[in-house]
Amino acid sequence: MPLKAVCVLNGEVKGTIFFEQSVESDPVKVTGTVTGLKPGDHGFHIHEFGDNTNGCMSTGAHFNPHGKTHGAPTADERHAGDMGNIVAEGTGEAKVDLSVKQIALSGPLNVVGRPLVVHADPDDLGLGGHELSKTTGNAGARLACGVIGLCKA
Ligand SMILES: [Cu+2]
Ligand SMILES: [Zn+2]
Repeated sequence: MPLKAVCVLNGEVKGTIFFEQSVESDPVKVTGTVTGLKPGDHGFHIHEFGDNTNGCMSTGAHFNPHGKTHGAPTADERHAGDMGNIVAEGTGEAKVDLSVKQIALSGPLNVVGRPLVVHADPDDLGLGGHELSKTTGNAGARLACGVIGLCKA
């Protein structure tokens, strides 16, 4: 039985992102749309805490159950929540269609209840040489966030 989840992003930009996984060992399919973005790359991460008491600021750091440093989604050394960048077209719309490893919708790497965050700036994937490159990818302000919740499969 596949598991499905959804996250509604609310903030300076809007979006709805769906998560789907058929078995726990498979990558999670992450699909959807974000609108209202400045054209270009925007950091896209799963953070630690599904806590919006102080908006997106209270969602903590990147989801990092293995104690690694920040990196590209394709790198070995990365936070589990590192999903790289989404790319907004001239219209301000970014289509998301990813296959993400190291996260799950059940079990120890479960991200249900954790937050998704879209950033103002590009994630440098740990390679930018900035003091924040190895922790956040220097992706700048948190434009919008939302908590990932299970939905009807
Ligand atoms: Cu982030
Ligand atoms: Zn990270």
